[in-house]
Amino acid sequence: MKPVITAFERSPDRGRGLARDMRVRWALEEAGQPYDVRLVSFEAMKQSAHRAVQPFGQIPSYEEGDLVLFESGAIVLHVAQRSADLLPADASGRARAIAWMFAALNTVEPPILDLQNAMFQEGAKPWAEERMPLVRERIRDRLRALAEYLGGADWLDGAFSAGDLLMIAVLLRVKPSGLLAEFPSLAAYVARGEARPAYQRAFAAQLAVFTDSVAP
Ligand code: GTB
Repeated sequence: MKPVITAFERSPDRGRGLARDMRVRWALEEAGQPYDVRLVSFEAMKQSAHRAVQPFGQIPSYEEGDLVLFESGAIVLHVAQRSADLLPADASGRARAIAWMFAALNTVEPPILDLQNAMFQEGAKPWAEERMPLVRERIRDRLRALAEYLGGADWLDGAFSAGDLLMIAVLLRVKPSGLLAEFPSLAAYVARGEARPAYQRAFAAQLAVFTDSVAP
């Protein structure tokens, strides 16, 4: 059965692939799993019909027959569990790849989200300027450790996995801040992810939503 995911009808990032439907699209493309997209407006997202599939009134969600899922990480894990291209077959390798998925979402993404909040929600607060170096330094700490672990490898643990997919999706969010460029090996790691045909297809699909919505 073809799954249906939800995405912004009009993404605030103007199709730059930063919204979290992108990581789900990318996983589906890597898995060779065709999917449909239901676009939702900000207003519809907060209505009970959408909250029935995403309790927090957000995107993305995932529906496949009787299965309804939310949380991009859980959705990527679900897709990855059925794809040898996203999770290794051996139990230990699989567990390690899943650990990297959690590391991306629980260890690396939080300080990056904090920077987005500091810039967009708290930028006008009197303490904002003083806090910013602390926020940026916490991201550097994570990037430094990640770069050290990655070393000269292409991917985090052998072949490309859902762990790399989520890590790269998270790192892409820090690219505009200039912090990623301070770590050339991580910038190259992200570029390798972006160069994957599955990433390119997912990016083009989400960009088309935005370009179609602004076409005259
Ligand atoms: N933990 C959830 C998950 O991983 O699925 C978080 C989902 C989430 O934050 N969804 C956001 C959302 O629906 C979209 S992705 N926000 C609307 C709301 O909460 O009302 C976050 C996002 C939004 C915009 C940009 N951007 O413009 O660059 C980037 C990322």
